[in-house]
Amino acid sequence: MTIRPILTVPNPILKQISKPVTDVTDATRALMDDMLETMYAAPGIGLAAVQIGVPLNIIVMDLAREEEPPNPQYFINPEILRSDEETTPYEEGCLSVPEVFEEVERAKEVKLRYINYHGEQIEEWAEGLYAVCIQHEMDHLKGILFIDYLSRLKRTRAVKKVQKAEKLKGNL
Ligand code: K1U
Ligand code: ZN
Repeated sequence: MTIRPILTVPNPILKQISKPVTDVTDATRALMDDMLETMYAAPGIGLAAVQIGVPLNIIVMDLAREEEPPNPQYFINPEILRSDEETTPYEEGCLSVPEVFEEVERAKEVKLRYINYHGEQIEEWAEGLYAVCIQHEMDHLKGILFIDYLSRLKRTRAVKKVQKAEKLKGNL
């Protein structure tokens, strides 16, 4: 398993539309293993493949608390089948927009369909942080970042803050 670099704004790859996975192969599982290791190292609670430069419809997530055993989740070709009309705010972060946290309003519950690590199709409802995180990650698959929901002023400030930090780290 390999920790891969996470792309940050304004990298144009993050705006790409990810493509469906046609076959769940050993290569798909190896990519998901790398994604999980990258997410744990960051650290984060979710990661979309496009964030490591691979525009495929794949997400990994682990919402276990520190005192709980790890609970890795893998989502291949996820779809939202139903969305609660009720919305709820949550202060979100993103590994592609480090050190920026802003409130975003999203559906409180969503019904999902996806393929898991073993190639099985799953349908289930997500609520709470699970609902927030899966909607955030599925936005990545459409080239949408949580800062796209903010005012232009806040978005510009967020991108400039990340660029400045990357420059200081010598990454730009
Ligand atoms: O970049 C990403 O998409 C991952 C992102 C997921 C997310 C967080 C909060 C709301 C919606 C989506 C993160 O993981 S940001 C880091 C973070 O939330 C966190 C990091 C360490 C411990 C606990 C949380
Ligand atoms: Zn994100």
